Amino acid sequence: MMVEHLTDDLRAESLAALPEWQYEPERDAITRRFTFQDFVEAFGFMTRVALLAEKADHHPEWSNVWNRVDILLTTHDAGGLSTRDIEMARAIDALI
Ligand code: H2B
Repeated sequence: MMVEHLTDDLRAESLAALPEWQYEPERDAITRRFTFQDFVEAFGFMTRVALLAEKADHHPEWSNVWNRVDILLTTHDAGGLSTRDIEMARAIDALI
């Protein structure tokens, strides 16, 4: 499936609107670390993100260590950031 790469202007604007997310140039991706009280909270969050991801057919690269969840968003079909990542980041932020 072809997905449009973000233009430079839209990318700058979108990243500015997501201050909690870091831009990772090597992957053309955005990342954010989430820290919770404990593993149950972290895994509950992951479950909610998983449901969002399935619904959007857009899936995070992520890892979990106890109360920590690291998420990287990029669009494999576009070889880098697309509007799907921006929408997913906003939706994830809205969960917490
Ligand atoms: N997730 C992400 N992050 N990038 C994609 O390009 C992607 C995806 N593509 N989830 C979807 C699934 C695609 O493979 C399926 C076939 O629609």
